[in-house]
Amino acid sequence: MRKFLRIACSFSAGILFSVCICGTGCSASGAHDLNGDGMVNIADAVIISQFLIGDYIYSGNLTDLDFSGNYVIDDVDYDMFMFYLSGA
Ligand SMILES: [Ca+2]
Repeated sequence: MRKFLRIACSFSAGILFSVCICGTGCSASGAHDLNGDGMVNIADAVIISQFLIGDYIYSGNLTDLDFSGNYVIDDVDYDMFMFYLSGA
């Protein structure tokens, strides 16, 4: 159930952020563009979310997912990424 809620939250939050903050998409910002499509948006957040629940093997540098810089990839990194997407 938690897995479903996380994915649902990612999509719903991402829709809000991508529409309200990014419009058609924010330009890429270094390591934050996790899927390499040139934009930082909900698609990148979904990668973190899926990685955390074990449904995604990230092929890039794992430090890209460590937003807190503590060498642990966890919910804090996901939250920090969502905060970054919000533009707050
Ligand atoms: Ca991207």
